[in-house]
Amino acid sequence: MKKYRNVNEPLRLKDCDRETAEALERELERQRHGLEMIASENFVSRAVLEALGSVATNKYSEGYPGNRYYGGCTNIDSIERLAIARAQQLFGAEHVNVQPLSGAPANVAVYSALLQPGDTVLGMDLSHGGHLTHGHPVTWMSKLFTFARYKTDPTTGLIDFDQVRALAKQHRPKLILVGYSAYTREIDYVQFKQIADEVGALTMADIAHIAGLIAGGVMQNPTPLFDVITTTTHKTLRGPRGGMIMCKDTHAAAIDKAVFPGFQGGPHENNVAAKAVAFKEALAPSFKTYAQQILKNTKVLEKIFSDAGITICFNKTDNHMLLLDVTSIGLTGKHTEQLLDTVGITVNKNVIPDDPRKPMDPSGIRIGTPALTTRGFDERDMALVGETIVNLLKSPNDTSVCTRAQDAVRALTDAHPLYPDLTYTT
Ligand code: DSN
Repeated sequence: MKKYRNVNEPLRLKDCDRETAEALERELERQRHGLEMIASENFVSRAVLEALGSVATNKYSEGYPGNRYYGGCTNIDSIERLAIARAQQLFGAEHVNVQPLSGAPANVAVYSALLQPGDTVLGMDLSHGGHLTHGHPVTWMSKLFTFARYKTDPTTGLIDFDQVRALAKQHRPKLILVGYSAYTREIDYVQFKQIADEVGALTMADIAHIAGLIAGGVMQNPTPLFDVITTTTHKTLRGPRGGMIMCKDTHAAAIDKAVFPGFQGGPHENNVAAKAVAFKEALAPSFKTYAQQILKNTKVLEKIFSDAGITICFNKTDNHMLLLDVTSIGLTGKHTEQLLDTVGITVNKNVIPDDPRKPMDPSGIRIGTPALTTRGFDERDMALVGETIVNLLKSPNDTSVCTRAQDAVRALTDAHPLYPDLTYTT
């Protein structure tokens, strides 16, 4: 009698774990038939999915290419070198570490590489678009380092550089941090670098949200100017869920040591393989078209929402997302998120600058176009999406509007099939 299954048996997921297969199939259907408008989400290619599910998941490879703590890493070295070289080409980076498991670990690794406990970091206030890992009091990092926070100017919607300079002079930060999760405007990296030089601070840009827009050439690239860049690889960059650090050669040894052995053990090399694939896709000319289309699509939504009297935070958008103050039309962020969910439109509630409301029911929603753009939505499709959203938000209790919205979502998603030949259950 056999004691265990042979790995070579022709067993598929559907045959060995029906419950997981069915849950995955339901998630596939949700993604296929919904409008995914969470600004940080996207749909990877089948090639990226294939690399993620590859045999590279079986391999331990602590260390770095050519210098591992395990045998049998020759092929893994090739994969990791490919990912590194492609990222260097995409962003013009001197040094790249593709091992961070995601954005938060990447940021923590950078802090530990560049800072000593007690040092000060100057970053954006969370409600103005900053990120939890940029020093929010709920994080462990906030116990180790002191975080000072700058904000945007309520009139222009732009970063208040007078305040940034004044805070930099007051706090003498070791690190000035740029890069945001809900800020919708282009970033003036040159001004940040000037201020950093004036106070002797290092510069770090967390480009997680806009990495694909930078790679696609439609937003400015801070990599040549800044000391360190962190990013996730799964948002606009459209790779697997993961992180990456790029830096000047002078910081390379400290950054690599902080990632491994500082914080992580064995890298997830199936994920690194998928990053290599995604970076190859991002180097192709069609990726520029995708990045340009994201901006066009977001502009269509901006006009429709603005015409409908919804307040656009930061005045306008220069990237892939909009932050809307829905209290301007008598709603809250939580109610709006739930309302849109009922018709298959997925967004997230979000605080707005200096939000008087609580994070679990804030004043805003954040809405983005990368995932729909990947599905092939153009300006005409996006106009239908925008009108559907506005009609629903203007008549939240009208069941006929709700039914029309559901029909519109179905028609739009049917017109842009997602993973048509993928299945987990048949
Ligand atoms: N959770 C990501 C986002 O949605 O913006 C940031 O880490």
